[in-house]
Amino acid sequence: MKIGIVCYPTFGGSGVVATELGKALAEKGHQVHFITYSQPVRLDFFSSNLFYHEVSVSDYPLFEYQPYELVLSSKLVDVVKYEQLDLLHVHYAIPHASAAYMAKQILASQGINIPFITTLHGTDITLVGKDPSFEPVITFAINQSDAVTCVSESLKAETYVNFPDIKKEIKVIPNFICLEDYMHDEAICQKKVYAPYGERLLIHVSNFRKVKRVEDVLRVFDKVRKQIPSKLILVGDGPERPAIEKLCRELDTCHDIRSLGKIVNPEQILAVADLFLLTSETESFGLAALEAMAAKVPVISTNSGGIPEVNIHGYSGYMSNVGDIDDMAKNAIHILKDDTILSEFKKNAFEQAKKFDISKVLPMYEELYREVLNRKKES
Ligand code: GMT
Repeated sequence: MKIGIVCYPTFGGSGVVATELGKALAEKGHQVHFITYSQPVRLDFFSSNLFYHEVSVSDYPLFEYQPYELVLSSKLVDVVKYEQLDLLHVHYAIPHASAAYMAKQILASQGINIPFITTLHGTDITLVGKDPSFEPVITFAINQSDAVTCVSESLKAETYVNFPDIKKEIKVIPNFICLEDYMHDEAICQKKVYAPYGERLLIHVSNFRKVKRVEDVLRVFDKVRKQIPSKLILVGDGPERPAIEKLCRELDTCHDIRSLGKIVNPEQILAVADLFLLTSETESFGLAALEAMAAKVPVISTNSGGIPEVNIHGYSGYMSNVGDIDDMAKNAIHILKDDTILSEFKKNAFEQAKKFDISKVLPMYEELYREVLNRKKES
């Protein structure tokens, strides 16, 4: 198949999932065309089946806001026509689903039928999308999609609640990891660099947005380190970073915390971690937690959104109510205080991650693509 993928090319989970999906499809022999405004950060391997088409927005001074959606639609028309794509798969509804709809209509007027699949990732539905200024367009674009998927049962339920006029059937296809990427024989990163005296190593990876409640990560860590010698690694960057640095100083924890900024392949640092902290207000799935589990790192998380579909309470880690720092710290200490308990949780985390290996999830997308193409043939 010739597949066009539209996504945000950044470090966010939706871009990572879209890029890894495209890479895996290309490896299986499909031709995959990424159509984005810059090279996706994880698009790091060379394959004759992978193509990249840049969407460039002109900065004409009349426009206070650049019309990205229109140039994306035009680019989609161009790529579909000249690369003779079979279908488009757009990740994150805003504005990708409506841009795909527009491209589909333009192409229809030229006698070309291009189906498009929309994958909902979370904040496009739970935060940004339900804003009344987006709602009618999102509802329309989702209803007009040839197929719609989302990454968890929880997100599916939330979509129908937030968008009562969505009539389209939504299929849940969970996020995934490529377990092979986590099978390192030799550690690339040495644990003693960050935990020189055998301290426990806790880690948090996110885009440092408010929804992640990174301040809770710091407060949980502060409680843990008072009981167990430990260090904390922060990976990622975002708007909450200054507030986090300030809190770090207030709690006097800076000497036990190392911020590494944005990292393309977090599996290398995850490989030396003992515990992952995910304190989010909401997560449609929590890909970062799954990546940790694939690296044999148990997860202390909140129980919101789709996280319970990923992290199993008392098995791969523990879950607490949002903001319950005491409970999260208590659970973290329980896992970290004893080598035997820790290694049991590490083993379980890895077993749980195996359920989400790409080998299990890729066929679900391929089957959906075939279904959509068969419908196209019949129409
Ligand atoms: O977490 C973010 O803010 C980034 C966002 C994105 O669009 O990349 O992540 C969402 O999609 C991920 C991939 O499907 C999910 O694993 C995250 O849980 C989801 N984030 C939220 O729901 C807050």
